[in-house]
Amino acid sequence: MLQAKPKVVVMIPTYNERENIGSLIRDILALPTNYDLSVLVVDDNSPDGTAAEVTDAGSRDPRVHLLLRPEKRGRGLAGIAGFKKALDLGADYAIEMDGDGSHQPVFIPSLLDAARRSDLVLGSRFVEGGEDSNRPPHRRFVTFLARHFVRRLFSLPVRDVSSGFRCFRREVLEKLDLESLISTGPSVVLEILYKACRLGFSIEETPIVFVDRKSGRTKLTALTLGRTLYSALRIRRLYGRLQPGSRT
Ligand SMILES: Nc1nc2c(ncn2[C@@H]2O[C@H](COP(=O)(O)OP(=O)(O)OP(=O)(O)O)[C@@H](O)[C@H]2O)c(=O)[nH]1
Ligand SMILES: [Mg+2]
Repeated sequence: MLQAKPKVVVMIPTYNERENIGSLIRDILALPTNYDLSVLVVDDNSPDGTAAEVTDAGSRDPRVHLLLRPEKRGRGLAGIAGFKKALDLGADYAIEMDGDGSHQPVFIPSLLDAARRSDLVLGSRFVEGGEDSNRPPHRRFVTFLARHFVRRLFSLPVRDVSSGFRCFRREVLEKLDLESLISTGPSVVLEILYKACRLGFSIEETPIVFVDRKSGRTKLTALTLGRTLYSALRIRRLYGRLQPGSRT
């Protein structure tokens, strides 16, 4: 009997990504893989009509799902809702990525390859072969500061601590206790990584080339940055300092 292909749900939180999302969905679904691939867009009712673009793509391809939320509630809550939905959809693996073109689908096969041996795979700019290309110097500086601050504060055994392009085995999402996460904004990326580490899951980094957003505007304002920093401190206090490789 033919064995069913493992199910992969690619989860993309979006806010005002109408100009980027259509081509991104097309490129993901065109990937040659041995997986049963689908896309889940989690949109916070973007005023630019991102959801209509996704609905349109879904009318042509049943592998496209939309989770439409009534209002803008932040990257963190969107991601948490998206992971829950991915589990409901029966994902064996869930990949999260940004919807602005910075994360390129061409790296999805290598994330999935690595996920055969590791529980959580990070698409990393800072391992050999990875790149943080063509972004403005101030944006790279923010990443640099975040990276060094977070690595020091959390003693995390990975290089690209703020990567939001990554692949989870189902078991990781099930054990994270998504309901209990405290992040509403971008700090969710760090909180999940830290919690997965504390739970003792194996983590691997695989190189990606990160490019600047294709079009549209960033949602990472100075206010969001300040809040993210504050959340990082709260997360650190809540979970305690990581003993590398420890199980709780
Ligand atoms: N659903 C939802 N998605 C969001 C929200 N805020 C940001 N996003 C999405 O999260 C992803 C990352 O946000 P970005 O604005 O690209 O933030 P960034 O990647 O840190 O910054 P730049 O790439 O420099 O713009 C994108 O796909 C956004 O559309 C939100 O409140 N709700
Ligand atoms: Mg971005």
